[in-house]
Amino acid sequence: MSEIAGPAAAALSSLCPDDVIFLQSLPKAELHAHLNGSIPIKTILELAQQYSPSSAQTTEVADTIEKLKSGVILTEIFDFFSLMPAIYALTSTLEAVVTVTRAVLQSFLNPTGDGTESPQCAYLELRTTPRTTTHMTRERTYPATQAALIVSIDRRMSDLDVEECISLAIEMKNRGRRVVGIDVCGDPRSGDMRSFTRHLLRAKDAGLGLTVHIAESTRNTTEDSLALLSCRPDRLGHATFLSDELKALFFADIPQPGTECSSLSECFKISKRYKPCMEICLSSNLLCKTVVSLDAHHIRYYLKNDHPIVICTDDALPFRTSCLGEYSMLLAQPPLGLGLSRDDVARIAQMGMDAAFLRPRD
Ligand code: 6MZ
Repeated sequence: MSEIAGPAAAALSSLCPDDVIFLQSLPKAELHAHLNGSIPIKTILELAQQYSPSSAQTTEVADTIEKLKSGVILTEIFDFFSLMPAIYALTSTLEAVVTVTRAVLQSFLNPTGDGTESPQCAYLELRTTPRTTTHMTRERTYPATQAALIVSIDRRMSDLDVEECISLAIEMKNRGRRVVGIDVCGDPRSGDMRSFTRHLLRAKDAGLGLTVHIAESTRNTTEDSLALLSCRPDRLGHATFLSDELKALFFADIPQPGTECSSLSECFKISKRYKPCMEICLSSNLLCKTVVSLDAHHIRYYLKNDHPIVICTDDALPFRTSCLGEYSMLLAQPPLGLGLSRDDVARIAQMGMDAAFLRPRD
């Protein structure tokens, strides 16, 4: 497994060996991991070495590689997206996509490559945005109970591209390929989510799970969140800035703050039983500076309200984390972690397993 650093590493190194063994033995589901953000550093360095310096992107690639090697420092979340063009440049051929897919699957499911180290997680839903062609889920090495694909729709996509990607995902699912869901991701400042909803609903009708990055930055408007919530996604990514009003409106037993949201409620015919699982990415939020400290993290709100959550890595390459690292932040004592009990951590791991799209849909 790649070395981890930053808040996850600090939490992990504060644990006693017994706690680490406990965390390693917990069956965990990794449900929010982006393929191109999860490439092991060794693999991306190999691809960079083979990269032909014929393109105008050469300097950008070299700069990004340097940042990845020394540790990415972001001033704000939007800086994260400027890392992607260089990574995409290195993974633009079918051969490179196959290489990184193998490497990412191995890093999560067979870290040493020979089965001597236990997998990071018991079940992995890897997500990626189709680019020009689809070359995914070629891997037959990992059984269906262990790995599946989520097709990511980027917020910048045109209506036609969204339509095409959703059709492709439905078609692949119908052909028996391991496509289990649709995600909406990308720079939170881009796209009009109202135009995405009819496509997302079509995917749901076809039996695909739906997860969306929502309210990930202060730039996401209430209209943006409402458009996405109107599709009633099964899971929500980040949801860092979801307003109290929307939480009260949409989620079951979270007390209403007494605002005039009942008309909106009627408008969207929200059932009080709606409890989408929250995909929580602690290192990602801290390093993107959307959350100032673990103490201020919205995970506390969802734990207090007994709302389902799943602990995920998001982009292990720039955030230099792992499943074990993220779980360490639950168990470690404050300020390095949340100081939860083993029982609570085991319960959270089970909630994650229960939120997988693999389950027969209800
Ligand atoms: C929103 C994110 C993200 O799809 O090319 N992505 N979108 N918020 C995040 N939080 C930091 N992290 C990654 O993987 C890379 C793509 O995933 C999305 C971005 O659109 C990024 O370009 P794939 O495999």
